[in-house]
Amino acid sequence: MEELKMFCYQCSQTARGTGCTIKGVCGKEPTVARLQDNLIYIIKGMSAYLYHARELGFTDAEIDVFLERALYATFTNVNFNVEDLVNLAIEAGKMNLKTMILLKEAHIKTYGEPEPTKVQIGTVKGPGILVTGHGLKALGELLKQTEGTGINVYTHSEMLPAHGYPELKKYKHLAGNLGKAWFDQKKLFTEFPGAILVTSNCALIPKEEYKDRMFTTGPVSLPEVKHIDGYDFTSVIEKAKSLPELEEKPGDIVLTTGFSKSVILSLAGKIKELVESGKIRHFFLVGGCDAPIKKDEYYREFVKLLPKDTIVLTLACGKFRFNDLDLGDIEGIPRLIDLGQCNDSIVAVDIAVALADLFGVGVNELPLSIILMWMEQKAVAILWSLLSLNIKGMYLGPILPAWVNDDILNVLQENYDIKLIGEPEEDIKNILG
Ligand code: SF3
Repeated sequence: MEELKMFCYQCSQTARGTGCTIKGVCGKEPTVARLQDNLIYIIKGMSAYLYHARELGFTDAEIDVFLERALYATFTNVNFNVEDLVNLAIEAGKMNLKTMILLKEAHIKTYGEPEPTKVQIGTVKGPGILVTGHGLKALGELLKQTEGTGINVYTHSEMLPAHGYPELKKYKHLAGNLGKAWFDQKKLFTEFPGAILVTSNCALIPKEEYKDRMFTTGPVSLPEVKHIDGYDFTSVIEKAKSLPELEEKPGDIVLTTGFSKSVILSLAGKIKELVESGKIRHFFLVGGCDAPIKKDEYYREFVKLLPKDTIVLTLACGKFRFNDLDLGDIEGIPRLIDLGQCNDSIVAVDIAVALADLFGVGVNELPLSIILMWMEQKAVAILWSLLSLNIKGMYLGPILPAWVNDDILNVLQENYDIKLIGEPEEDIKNILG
């Protein structure tokens, strides 16, 4: 097969990563080009969230207008000013906050506000369909169409939080969760004997072993995999019926998901009391997009080493690094609180703002540290959303995004005190003193 060449989208003439100096071809300073790359990542992440909101009938013209302007700003020769592009990234972060609010509203108005829910790992006897991705609309429609058919529906990766939504969890055949973050697909899907439905990005090119029982929907499309336009999942259902039944094979852990803003705020009085009496020393938000690299083992180690008077809030697929750990509780407040998908970062923001109000301080003065896992487009959008709120002192890992050069790192460190993750024990010591 001919090697796939990625052309530089700054000029479309030079292959990226093959010695293009950018400056030599289009006259751009590398920092300008990198900030434009950064903006493209933010736009991609936002577009994915907007897509899922629009699927549920929720749109926002102001965000659409912004996307048009931001994408235009990534033209080769439209703006050469570094400061303008940093400001635009901050504005994009704000727009991504608005986008996540829109998507949360879409999810809650359609499926109800999530409630803490225990999710069984493993399979039950009978035909099954495994759903992966972020698309709750596709999952909801599939659950409707499979009701009463004897088919069980399982979630994978970013679909885990679906179990917390009342209008989704009401389906008894939403049977459990399988696997961990997106990159275990090839192994998990090979072993899973049923049909598979992919609803969003983070899909991998399938292996021969399962591509004939795999389906995509929405913007996702994979080679030699049947694509479904719209929400008629008859072919997925027929495929699941034609395949061998899954075995009764319960896993040995039960996960808990579905902590919404309302649930946490209903505990505000108790949390205040525990913080003031010194029983809760610190909150950590540990989460983000996971990546299959060794350095990501940091996050499990970090959470394991945290003292028992700390609380961990988490979200996105990075939580699968540690969400099987039993951290117990502090007088009834769970020490591990799963807030949902990556787009539910907005719930974490709302909770941080509410806690700041509760204690009469700014968010940066709270006993709260943010330990982010960076991997792809949505994570970049969320990083800039947090920066747009002027949140300081975040730890970022496992490595720096590729668009960050020394100049951009200086801006991030000087203005936002961004730190790179180091060794878990050392970082915890630095944070807790
Ligand atoms: Fe990210 Fe794919 Fe896991 Fe939504 S978007 S979390 S990696």
